[in-house]
Parts: sequence; structure tokens; C-alpha cells
Amino acid sequence: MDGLLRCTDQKQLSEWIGRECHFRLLYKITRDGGSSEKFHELCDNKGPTVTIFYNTGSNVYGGYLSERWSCSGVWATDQNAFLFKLYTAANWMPKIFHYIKGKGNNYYKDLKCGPCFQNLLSFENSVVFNKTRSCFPLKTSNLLNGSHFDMGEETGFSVANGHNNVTDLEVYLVKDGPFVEEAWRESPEWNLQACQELKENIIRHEPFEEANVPESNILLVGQVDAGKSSFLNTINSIFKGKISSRSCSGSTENSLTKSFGKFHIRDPTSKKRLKFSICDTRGIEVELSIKDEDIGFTLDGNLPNHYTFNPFEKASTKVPGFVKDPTLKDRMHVVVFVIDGSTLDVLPEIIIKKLKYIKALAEDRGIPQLVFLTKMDKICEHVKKDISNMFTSEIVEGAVNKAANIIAIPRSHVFPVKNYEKKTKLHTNLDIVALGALYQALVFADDFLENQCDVKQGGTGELNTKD
Ligand SMILES: Nc1nc2c(ncn2[C@@H]2O[C@H](COP(=O)(O)OP(=O)(O)OP(=O)(O)O)[C@@H](O)[C@H]2O)c(=O)[nH]1
Ligand SMILES: [Mg+2]
Repeated sequence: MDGLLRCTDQKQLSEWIGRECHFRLLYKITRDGGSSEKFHELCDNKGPTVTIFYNTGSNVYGGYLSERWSCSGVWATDQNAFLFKLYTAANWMPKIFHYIKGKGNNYYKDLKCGPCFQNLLSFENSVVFNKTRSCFPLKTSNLLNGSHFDMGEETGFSVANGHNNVTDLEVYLVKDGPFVEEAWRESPEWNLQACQELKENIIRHEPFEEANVPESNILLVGQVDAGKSSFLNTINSIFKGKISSRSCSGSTENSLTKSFGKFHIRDPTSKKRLKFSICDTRGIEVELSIKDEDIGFTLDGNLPNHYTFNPFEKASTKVPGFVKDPTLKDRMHVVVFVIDGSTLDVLPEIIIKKLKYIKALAEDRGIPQLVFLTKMDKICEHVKKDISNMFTSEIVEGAVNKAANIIAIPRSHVFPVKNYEKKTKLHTNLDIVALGALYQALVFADDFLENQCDVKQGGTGELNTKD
């Protein structure tokens, strides 16, 4: 699902529709164009739909149709149809407007019309984007006048400011149940053996041999409270065989983690360190954040372990233990953006900017990037109940797509996870998801190391000037 519909909106719509549903985007005016033929091509005969108008005043409203759209050229009655609003001036104010029984026809199905309710029209034939006003100016005749749907105290003005100039218009297919028919990503085997195999693969991991580095360095970065330290603790717990807490985690206004921490995990049998490190960092905040220069120092391996980030002053060569001439072993080999999946819709612009800045720095250095999308239990009840629903949950799929768009990273590089935060015992399925994400980070780190070796052998070591 790639639309603008948020998780909370989906929950609310499901409640109004009266059963648990998931939503699949069929038509989006900014993507598919404002042609009624295109709308019918994409939406006809599919099933129940919701149509959502996003107007230029940040008002969001629309209509639900339990019948199918078609081109039969007639007005018709859908007893279950309703209109609704979700936001007024960007404020969440959900309200349903029921069809007034016996009022007759309440929607129009015709090739010449976009989605059309009585009285919430969209467009006839075609509508083009008005560049000056940055909107699609849609029809306003009798806008939400309450003639067929009970508007209560509301009017076309209170719901839509009296205009229907939209920045987007989306139509979603309403599907029963919380799950997609087929997993949206290949699902792992959910059993102890699969978990054990993943663990063993990670225990056996050796960094790319020619690179001659003792371990692969994985850097965790992300907003405050995203679950960076919890991910590290989750991995440590899995290998320890019991819930542990090496890195402090918890909810605070400012970052709980203040310093750069290089953590090692031990082989549960030999007790030797596994050949990777997970590097925890201070969370990115709107006000107090890691200095841009310090992000560069972290990627390049200049910072000593336990260095306390100073949001007001960048690190310098005077910092005790500052690594002046870092080599490949000191540098970061993969960057993992840890993002709170439950706050994706409200991620402040300034945080997004900072994440993109970090991405650009990593790209400059040829360092691969991944996203670990945490707190999937908070956005999907079914994942909360059973982690094995992760790859069939439409809500999770939507969050993965959103995160991929925000960071501008391929979807396949985004891994939804759930950390240990409440459970007091280990859980195989949770382990499988976390270990799968970690394993991918190790594979990417190896890609980086291999590239570094190739560049070195090629002799034109732009990427390798620090070695
Ligand atoms: N429900 C749920 N809560 C989580 C999950 N991961 C982390 N948390 C909670 O989120 C809060 C923040 O987690 P931390 O691991 O401290 O986050 P952080 O990114 O290290 O935060 P800072 O160090 O402050 O930047 C804690 O209360 C965790 O228990 C998860 O997957 N699900
Ligand atoms: Mg932390």
C-alpha cells in the first residue's frame, strides 16, 4: 500500500465498515492522472472501495461504497455507503455521515465520471493539475449538503472549507481481514530449526577475508526512542539465551544513549566474541542532535569507544583516544537506520532531513544502508499477537513502503522487526525476524569490504584513501 492513508485511518475505516479490513490502493490521481476512463480501468468491478479526498486545506474526507464501481451509466443506491471525514486542517477529527435510508440513489457509475457520491462529486471526463494553485480543482456542486447523507452538525464548509481543490485523491479496495492473500515478502520458516540455522550462520560469520579486518562494523543510527539500543539488547539476549540489557533503553525526551558504544556479542558455547560489532549512537532529535561532523567521524572510525557526543560541539583531534588515521577495520561497514514504525506518519521534517544527510554521507563513502523498522507490534495487532504474521500484514507492508520512500532506499532493504521490550522470555519467531535482519546487515557489510578490496586492487582507491 503506497497511499497516504495512515494506520489510524485504516483502523477507523475498518471500525465504520464494521469488520476488520485491509486496504489496497487502486487509483491515485497524482500517480494515474485525472481521467475518468483511467479511474474506471483501475477501479471497476473490484469490490468495495473507499475514496479519499485530500484537499489543500489539509482536510481529508471521502466516501465508502460497498458495491462495485462500473460504467453502467446510471445512478444507483448502496444501502451501506457512507461519507466521512478524517481530518480538519490536519487535525484528526473522524466522523461518519450515514446514508439516510429511503433517500434513493446515492452514487453514480458512469465512464464519464470519476468516483461520484450524492453529494460528493469528483470530476467529469478529466481534470488536470493546476500548477499555479498546486491542486486538482474538483467539482463542488452541492458539496456535502446533507441531502442523502446525514451530516449532523457538519456542512461542506466545516468538512472541506467549501472547496474541493485536492492535492490528491485516492481509491482503495477494501479487502476482508488483516492479511494479504500472499506474503508480500518471502516468509521464513517459523520454527526452532530455522532459528538455530540463522544463529549458526551468524556465529560462523567471518568478514570478507581479503579485507583483513577482525570484525564487521554495523552502525545503528536513528531518531530518539526508535529502538536502537533495544535492537542491540535483542540480539544480545538471543545469543545469551535470556533477556539481557547491555545498552540502556527506555523512553525519554532526549536521547537516553549519549555516547558511541561498540558492542560485541559472544558465542554462547565458546564464549568468544562473534566477528561483528554493533555500534550504538545517540539518537537524533529536533533540538539536541549529533553534530553533522560527528556523523562523518563515526562513519570514518575516528571516534573512540564510549565517546560522549556533544550536541553543541563537534569532536576534535583533542578528544582522548581520537583515531587520527583510521583504517578499514575502524570504519563503519554498513549503516542501519533504526526507525520507529509507529511514528512514521509524524516523523518531523528536520529528522528526515538529518537521516537523509547521514544517508548521503554513507553514499559518499560507498557504505551500504538498511532500515530496521521497529515497533511493528504497535502498528499491527496481529503481529503483536504472533510475529509470524509479519510478512502477511498489509499494515506492515504499508509501513515498509513508507519507510523506503522516506529514506529513499529500496523496499527490500527495509526490515520490519520487533524488539524485546516487555517479554521476559525469549520467543523463537521474534528471534527469527531480528536475526534475519542482522544477517542481512552482515551480508551488506561484506559487500562493502569486498568493494574496498576491489578498489584497492584496481589501484585507483578513491574510496580507500584512508587506508
Ligand atoms: N512496543 C515496542 N517497543 C519498543 C520496541 N523497540 C523499542 N521499544 C521501546 O521503545 C523505547 C525506546 O527504546 P530504545 O531502545 O531506548 O531507543 P533508542 O533508539 O536507543 O533511544 P535513544 O537512545 O534515546 O536515542 C523503549 O521504551 C523500548 O522498550 C518494539 O519493537 N516494540
Ligand atoms: Mg539508545
